[in-house]
Amino acid sequence: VATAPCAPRGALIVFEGIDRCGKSTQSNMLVNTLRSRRVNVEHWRFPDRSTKIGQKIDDYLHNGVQQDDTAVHLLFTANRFEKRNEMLRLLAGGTTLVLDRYSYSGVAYTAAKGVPHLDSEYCRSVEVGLPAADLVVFMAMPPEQAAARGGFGAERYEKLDFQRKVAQQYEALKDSHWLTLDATLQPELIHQQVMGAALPMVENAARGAPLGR
Ligand code: T5A
Ligand code: NA
Repeated sequence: VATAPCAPRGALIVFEGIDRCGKSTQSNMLVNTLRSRRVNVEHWRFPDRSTKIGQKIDDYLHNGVQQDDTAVHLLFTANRFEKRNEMLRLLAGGTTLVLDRYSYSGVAYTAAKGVPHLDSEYCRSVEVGLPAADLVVFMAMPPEQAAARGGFGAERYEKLDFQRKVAQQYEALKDSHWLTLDATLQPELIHQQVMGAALPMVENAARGAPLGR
């Protein structure tokens, strides 16, 4: 069934993957290239550590502060909802948003903990109401290789066993909006593939393709 076109808008493009897979590197490259082509674009990351909720998340990720798993999960989700209106406003105004992590991280990381009531279905349910990504760039990488990259191990979830479970959870989340890339390739090669998928999304959104939920 064809959906009637809406007003022109920005695209919502999300980078996902296990820790250290290269999301920041690739999302920066995408934003720079889109800007050089005069696309109106903003670069965000989740968690957004600049808010009060984000500071609580940051304390937790740095290992110091113990928190109940459900409470932490809901902080990550609340951190997205506190940015929801601004996201919708920017998208509606024609700004493309490139996000370094989003709801998909929320589901994959919490479900990987194996806490019985925090399964993937529950985790998805609390994300309802947030806009869905036009494109999820999933940067696939063996956890062993990610762990060998500089800086791995600094934060709470950066443990090899846990990262393997996160990778399994991501597999179960993939749908037709996902582009899976080999994150072990050279950055420039990955970037070309990202551009090949991102540009059509920016064009579709500018033509008024409806934003998903
Ligand atoms: N989390 C997050 C939740 O549990 N629930 C949620 O709802 C959300 C949103 C923080 C943590 O929070 C969890 C997930 C995380 O554990 P974060 O701040 O995004 O999330 O932390 P990381 O994902 O760990 O981010 P990093 O900055 O560590 O990794 P990136 O951004 O994936 O990787 P990047 O680009 O910084 O690169 C890492 C290293 O690899 C090199 C880089 O130079 C760098 O040294 N590199 C490459 N090397 C070789 N080839 C390439 N192609 C390379 N690309 C990058
Ligand atoms: Na990052």
